Amino acid sequence: MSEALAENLDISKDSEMKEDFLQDVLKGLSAAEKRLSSRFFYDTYGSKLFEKITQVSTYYPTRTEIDILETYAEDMAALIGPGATLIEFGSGSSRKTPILLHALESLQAYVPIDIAGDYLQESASSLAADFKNLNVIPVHGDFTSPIELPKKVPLENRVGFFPGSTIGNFDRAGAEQFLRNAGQTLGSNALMLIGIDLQKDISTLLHAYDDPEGVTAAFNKNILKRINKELGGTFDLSKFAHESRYNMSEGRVEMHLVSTEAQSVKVQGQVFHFEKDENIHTENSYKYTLKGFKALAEKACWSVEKVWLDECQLFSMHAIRFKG
Ligand code: SAH
Ligand code: AVI
Repeated sequence: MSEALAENLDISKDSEMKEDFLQDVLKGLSAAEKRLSSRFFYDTYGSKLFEKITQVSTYYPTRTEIDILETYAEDMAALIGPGATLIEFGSGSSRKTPILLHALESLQAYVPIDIAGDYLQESASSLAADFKNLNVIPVHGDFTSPIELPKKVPLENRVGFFPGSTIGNFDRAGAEQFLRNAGQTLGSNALMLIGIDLQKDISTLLHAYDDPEGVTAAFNKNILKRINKELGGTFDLSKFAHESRYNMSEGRVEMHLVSTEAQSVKVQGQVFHFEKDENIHTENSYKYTLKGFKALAEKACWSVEKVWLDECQLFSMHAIRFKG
């Protein structure tokens, strides 16, 4: 990666993030109903596994959202107008971004934000090589708290891009807080394009989160692998089974890791006991109705300006504007 790109990545973030990981794990495994935060799926290996998930046949969101972007990119670019600075939350591979970049006129800068620092560097370098005249400013950060962007990011005409329905990984209060924080980062009257996965039949949803190739299972277990590698954990991955469940009252898919036998596991010297069939809740993926997302956006001071859908109405892209 070029020095210009690397200088935007704050290496001191790593120790702060490791401490956050440790505290989250100790607290989550001590709870009566054990849980871990899904943001810790994403080291480089987890990010690559996520990319593999996007290619399995049962995981419909990525290909459907790409289809919406390819069909309506000109329409979206017209709404955004020339001279924008595009700020992407949870950019990952930035695979969807070029579809928009090709349609946008006189872009000032592209700012991918992600928690997976090394993978962010790789993706930002690769995108910068493909768009030689584009000012790419990667920011390594955790968007569960407000993100302060480097001073070199233009203040005017900031436009948010939050594809993938990653907002669905927040519970409702977390999603509202994220939207408020994003509004502060982008500025008053800013526009954001946000991908939202929609409610649909339960079988389609459950298969999307439990693919026959077992990629989602490996992605889910990667959180235990990271605990072993980074926090000195002693999880035996073969003694936990991946499970996806649909929570009807919450309207969300849940991922769990179920202990296949009674066992004890250590993390940094602390012992955690698991009964047989006891589970760790690792992820929520909320599915919205158009009405439900509109209500959430409005609660967080955003208004819905436009919605684009695929033919089967599986997924949606919303253009929302910050009124705060
Ligand atoms: N935008 C891509 C990737 C989605 S996967 C797409 O639509 O395909 C979710 C991405 O969000 C991952 O790259 C992950 O590393 C990132 N992410 C998850 N939690 C995060 C957090 N709390 N802060 C910043 N990035 C996060
Ligand atoms: C990133 N996020 C929106 C994905 C989702 O669909 O909730 C993560 C994922 N989990 C399992 N498969 C994909």
